[in-house]
Amino acid sequence: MVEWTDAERNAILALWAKIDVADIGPKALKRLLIVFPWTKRYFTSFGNLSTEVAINSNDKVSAHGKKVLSELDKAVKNMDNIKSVYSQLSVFHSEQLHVDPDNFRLLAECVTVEVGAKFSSAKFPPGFQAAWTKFLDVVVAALRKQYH
Ligand code: HEG
Repeated sequence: MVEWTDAERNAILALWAKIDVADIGPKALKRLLIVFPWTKRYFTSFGNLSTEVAINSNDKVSAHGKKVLSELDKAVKNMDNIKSVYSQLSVFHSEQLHVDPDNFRLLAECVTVEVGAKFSSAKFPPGFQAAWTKFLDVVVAALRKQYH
């Protein structure tokens, strides 16, 4: 069971309050598809993802990026219960989508890069990054949990 200090909880809540999911979500998913191009294989129904320009102007990618990041709201609101919050979503990614679970970590990395790029270091100091990274690690572990 994950333990959170008050400072970690406060940092995660403060950051989440400032994150615009409609901005960071699309940017993070686009970054994933460009930096780690093998992740494109799961999104064949999204149309043209052949170039960076195509990815950046793909409305389905933007909509999905927003949907994925919005999903983190449940974890922020249930910080002591993240594994059960994502139990069904983990089964879905494993059994229906067959997403390689290593990709969860790669997406988490892209989200953190976009958060860092958006906020000045005053709003994203190392202590906040530490809490945020721990939070995303717990989300990633929860999404991996139903894989076997
Ligand atoms: Mg996943 C669908 C959340 C990582 C590929 N993803 C979804 C859905 C949610 C979600 C909420 C919609 C589920 C539904 O329709 O019931 N995804 C989610 C989170 C994270 C994640 C929270 C990690 C933080 N997803 C992820 C990664 C990949 C992926 C890394 C592939 C590289 N997701 C994926 C695909 C779909 C979803 C292919 C179906 C998209 C569609 O057909 O609309």
